[in-house]
Amino acid sequence: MSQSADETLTRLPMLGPIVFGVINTTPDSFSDGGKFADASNAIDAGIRLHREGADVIDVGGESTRPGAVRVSADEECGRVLPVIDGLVAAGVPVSIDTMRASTARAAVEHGATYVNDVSGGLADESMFSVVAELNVPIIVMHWRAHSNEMDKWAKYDDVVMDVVNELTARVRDALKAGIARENIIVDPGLGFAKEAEHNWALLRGLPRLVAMGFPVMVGASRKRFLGALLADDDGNPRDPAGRDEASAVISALAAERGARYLRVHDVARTRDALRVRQAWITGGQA
Ligand code: PMM
Repeated sequence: MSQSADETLTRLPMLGPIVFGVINTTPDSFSDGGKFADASNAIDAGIRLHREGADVIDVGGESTRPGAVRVSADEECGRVLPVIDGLVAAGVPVSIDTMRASTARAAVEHGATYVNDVSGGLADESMFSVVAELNVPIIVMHWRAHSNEMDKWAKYDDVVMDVVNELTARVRDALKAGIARENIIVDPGLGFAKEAEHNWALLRGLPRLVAMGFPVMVGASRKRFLGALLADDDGNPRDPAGRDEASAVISALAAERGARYLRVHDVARTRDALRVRQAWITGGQA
């Protein structure tokens, strides 16, 4: 059942990062809210993303958009488990995007092979011990507070140094709980308790995160800071669906600077961008 992050890496081309395609089964996610609230739509969309080149489908049942309120564990499981069942039955590798140990356990029992915890083990004190027992890779994301209050925590002395230090503490706890070193992936958590300037500083400082010695995931896809970057002349932010080209450019640049995992909504554009990067490096081999 278990599959380490390193085992996954060795099966993939050396140059390419692993692409996670996002399926949010929530009625209120900021970029695709409501679209996949019906399980069969979500399964079809996940299979489509997999065909377009997603290595793994990241299934989430609780919105983390700024200001979002939490749902119950039962509601979260009711949303994600039928989708995981459908994807696993279709042979699609699945990650569960959850802050709850009980949901992570249920998802892995239903066939998910990654746990993606945006709270890096902070929201549920059982998360690390449960993941240690499940023996699957975990994405430990930088996080400071739940979405309904995270914006007020967006204060840093040196955002790259602070995020590296706080992630180092989370990783230490994960190891202490028994999670194997090779099962840990870290993520700077773009947009989580971060203003646009913090996100850009973290992207620029990616090599310092890579130097922590763990594979790094980057999740910039369709986020607010891209809407702000691409605002019109009146300052109105670009809609989430109009941020996919910018997201794909970030994917290629992040891969170039050492990101081993990318979490994106538009897999086809991401794959195009990664093929351009690969051809650049190899002299024409996509
Ligand atoms: N961002 C979101 C949700 N889950 N997981 C990881 N590891 N990294 C992220 O940056 C991340 C995440 C929020 O975006 P969404 O609402 O589009 O899923």
